[in-house]
Amino acid sequence: SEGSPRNFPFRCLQISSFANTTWTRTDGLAWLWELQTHAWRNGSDSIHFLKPWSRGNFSPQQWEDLQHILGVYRSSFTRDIQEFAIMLSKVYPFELQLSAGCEAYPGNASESFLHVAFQGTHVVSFQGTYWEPAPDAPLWLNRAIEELNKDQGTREMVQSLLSDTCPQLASGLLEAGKSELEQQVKPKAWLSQGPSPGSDRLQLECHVSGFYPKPVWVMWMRGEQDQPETQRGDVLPNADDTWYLRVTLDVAAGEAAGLSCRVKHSSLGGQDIVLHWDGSRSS
Ligand code: J81
Repeated sequence: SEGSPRNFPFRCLQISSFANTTWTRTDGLAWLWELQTHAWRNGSDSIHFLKPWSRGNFSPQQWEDLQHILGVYRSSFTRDIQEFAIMLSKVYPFELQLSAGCEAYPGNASESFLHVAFQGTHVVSFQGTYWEPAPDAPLWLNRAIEELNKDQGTREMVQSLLSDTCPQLASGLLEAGKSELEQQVKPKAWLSQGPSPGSDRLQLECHVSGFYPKPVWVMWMRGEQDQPETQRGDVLPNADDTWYLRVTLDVAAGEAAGLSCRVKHSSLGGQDIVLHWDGSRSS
């Protein structure tokens, strides 16, 4: 809202697949709030900058240093995990996911996090200066964590990446990408008829697409009355950093006339989009 500074979390995700003792791949991606800023594909030795402002305020030298750290990390990580798999008798295939990042708050404060998931379940976090098991993590993990914590060099590097590098990068990105992050893009909306849910019944579809940011309100209405049986799909990404949503209503064929779809979005400044179902199209 106006006047109050808002926060945009910066998140780095790592997806590592270990298919068997020899086949593995690791991909990385970074997001500033809803916008993907970086990609780091398996096999590529450089980070891909997805936005013109993805370099933030880091110098070419700083990017080179970071890239070098990450390159060493990627191969060490793969080797470490393969060794853990042997030590802990883990059965292939398995997936590891890392989520790390930070969020800057007004007045130079920032909060960082690093979480690791094994087969989709949170198992390890980095807290302060140590690796720690997640609550309810399986006991076999303790041996891995004990090993990880012996490596003081890595702990110091992770700590400095989380508490210095991340907030620095995030605030530079925020400054450089502010206008794109805060832009407002208006949705387009259209109606269609879905597959018939039964005899003498209609599925009315209201499609809303091309909006940014993500929060949106869409309802089927009869006059001023919300239709509570409105079914809302997931908000899905378009390829251009805008969003798409489909909202449906099942009605008796005779009751479709008089229904409308109403869309509220921050870009519309209170001027809701209202589309009326054309009774003549229902058959
Ligand atoms: C199946 C078991 C699942 C268990 C879950 C494990 C979670 C793994 C989390 N661990 C890591 O992500 C670190 C992996 C790599 C690390 O262990 C080190 O091998 C690696 C190299 O370290 C060596 O060189 C360093 C200098 O390059 C230091 O000298 C260090 O002391 C030395 O041991 N460490 C790094 O690459 C550090 C960078 C970490 C960046 C982490 C970002 C997520």
